[in-house]
Amino acid sequence: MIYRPSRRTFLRTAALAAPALALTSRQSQAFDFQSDILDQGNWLSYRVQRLVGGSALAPEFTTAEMSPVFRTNGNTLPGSAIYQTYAANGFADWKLVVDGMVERARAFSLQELFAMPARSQVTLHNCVEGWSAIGQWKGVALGHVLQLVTLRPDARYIVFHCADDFGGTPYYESVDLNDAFHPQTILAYEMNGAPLPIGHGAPIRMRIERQLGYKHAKFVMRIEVVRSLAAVGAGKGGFWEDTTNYDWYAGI
Ligand SMILES: Nc1nc2c(c(=O)[nH]1)N[C@H]1C(S)=C(S)[C@@H](COP(=O)(O)O)O[C@H]1N2
Ligand SMILES: [Mo]
Repeated sequence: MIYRPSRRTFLRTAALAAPALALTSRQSQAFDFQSDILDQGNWLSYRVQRLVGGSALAPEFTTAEMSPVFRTNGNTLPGSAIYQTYAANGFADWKLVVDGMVERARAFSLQELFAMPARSQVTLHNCVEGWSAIGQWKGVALGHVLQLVTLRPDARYIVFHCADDFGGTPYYESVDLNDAFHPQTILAYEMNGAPLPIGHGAPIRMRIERQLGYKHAKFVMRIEVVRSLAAVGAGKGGFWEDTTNYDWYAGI
């Protein structure tokens, strides 16, 4: 039995909890930096999740519960020459750039990421287009990598820049620091016990288990730490957020 809180359940919870949102101005100020990019409904669900959900973990499953088929979605092969060159020799020359509002920008090879503490989790992936699947993911916590570069005090969001594009615009996504340092937020390099296939985002794809599928950026090339999302794409924090009406805070 899969427990899957629906968006409607979530919004109902949000409505019931609304009086609790009349917080002290000091508490609400802590959230103000988000209000420029979230519409009212998305803002409410974000605040309720942060208040009542805290750092709760997404449900995890046993390997016996894994879906026999885990389909791919969105782009399955970046078209850029540089990506194809990396892929051709097993990503041996690929490096993950981590820069922006950090004390020491770094670039990490796959071997360096493999050598870091790893986490494995069997979780339910929910795509907004109406399908879901349970898969196993292994990788290093994003929080671990961010600690290695040390965030500057005014860092607020983590942006993922990807190798693939839609009509020439590279895919990108972003999360706040709460999701970035969540224990189940990992840079995954293995899926279902095997190296991450290209279709699923090799060499590295995000798993951000409390968010909908489109937040889980595949083919991540660069992680940028920013103070504001205003200068990222059209300012709403992600490719689908900027080009369609997808919510930036896709909490489930
Ligand atoms: N770079 C990149 N990341 C992406 C996408 C994409 O097209 N490009 N699609 C998103 C969507 S909508 C979903 S549901 C998942 C699909 O992941 P999968 O192909 O491993 O099933 O990746 C997400 N991450
Ligand atoms: Mo999706």
